[in-house]
Amino acid sequence: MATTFVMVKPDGVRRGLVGEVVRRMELKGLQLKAMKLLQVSPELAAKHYEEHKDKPFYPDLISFITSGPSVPMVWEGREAVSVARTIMGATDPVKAAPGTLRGDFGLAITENIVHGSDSDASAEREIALYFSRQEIV
Ligand code: IDP
Ligand code: MG
Repeated sequence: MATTFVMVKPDGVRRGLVGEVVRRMELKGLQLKAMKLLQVSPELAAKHYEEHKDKPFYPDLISFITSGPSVPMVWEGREAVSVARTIMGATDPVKAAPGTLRGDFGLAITENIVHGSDSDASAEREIALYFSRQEIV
């Protein structure tokens, strides 16, 4: 069974959208395997977003993702990586379809509520960054 990494970003936590994110994943049929509330450190943020380190938006992304608590989660289910990204919607909330999290609740591109792994390899890497084996049921 596939697993993916999803994280409610600090804007989503501040706006009270944790329950909405969890609700939509659960109703789709994905199974929750791990979840916690944590403050992402600058070191963890740098590892998480390593692939974007040369992008112009990188400094804003790091300061945003470390700006308050986030809720990292592990979800399991058939094609979990792509299913979670479909629930999230396009990176830019302006382009995200209605019915998706970013389409329904977002407008800013950096503060776009939720992160989701983009491949099975990313999911494995990101799950290992945020969770120990014992934290995953
Ligand atoms: P994703 O979150 O949909 O996978 P990525 O391209 O991996 O999108 O970008 C990571 C995060 O960086 C995005 O979720 C968003 O918060 C931020 N970001 C991406 N592109 C831009 C941009 O062009 N301007 C500002 N922030 C961006
Ligand atoms: Mg990405």
